[in-house]
Amino acid sequence: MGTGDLFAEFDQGIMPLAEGGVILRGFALDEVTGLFADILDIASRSPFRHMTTPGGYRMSVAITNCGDYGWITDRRGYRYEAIDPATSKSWPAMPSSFLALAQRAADMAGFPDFWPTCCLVNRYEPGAKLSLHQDKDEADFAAPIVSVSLGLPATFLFGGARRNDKARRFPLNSGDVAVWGGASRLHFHGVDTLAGGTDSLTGPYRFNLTFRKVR
Ligand code: MD3
Ligand code: FE
Repeated sequence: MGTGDLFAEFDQGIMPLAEGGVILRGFALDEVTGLFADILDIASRSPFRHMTTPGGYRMSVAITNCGDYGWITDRRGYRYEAIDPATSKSWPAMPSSFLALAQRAADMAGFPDFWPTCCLVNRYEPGAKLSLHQDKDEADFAAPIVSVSLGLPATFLFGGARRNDKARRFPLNSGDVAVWGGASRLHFHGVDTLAGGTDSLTGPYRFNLTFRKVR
């Protein structure tokens, strides 16, 4: 057995990160093509856009949503809304493929009966980043957040319960799925500046789906 084999288990396996947080390496690899087609379909109805933070900054990450609620930000704050402010219509329905994948990942991580009511879709281009933050706009912190990475690789920053806790760095590759529940649900986290590159499926982008039980 060569070292390639010794490390192979880390390419596809469960990697515990913190209490209640796991990365499922390659969990969605068989599905990335279909997931990307679903993202394009969602974006044809609720386009990606760069939103403004309450502090007046333009987010370098472009976003859209599907499901009953969508996460938005503007000068008035961060919140979930049932209507897309760009179209004045409901967000596109959550594709059944999205829901099934999120539930399968949550089950695997010990969170049965996960019923997300929002899927936030983030789109990163080279140079885009997501600063350290907490996801705390949801009503129910007992439910986990499930995240799915597609396209270009990124470095995930995973901190602690306090903003100043030192963040650890983890690579996230296309097809990786992470589940965040329990103690890690309110930990600070972010994504380092995306490097350039071309992915065979998504071209110059990284996409991330986050499934949330909003209310
Ligand atoms: C850890 N997205 O949309 S996903 C976000 O890759 C967000 O686009 C990142 O953070 C991305 O809010 C990271 C991984 C993730 C998501 C939620 C978490 C990690 C988390 C909630 C608590 C702790
Ligand atoms: Fe987040």
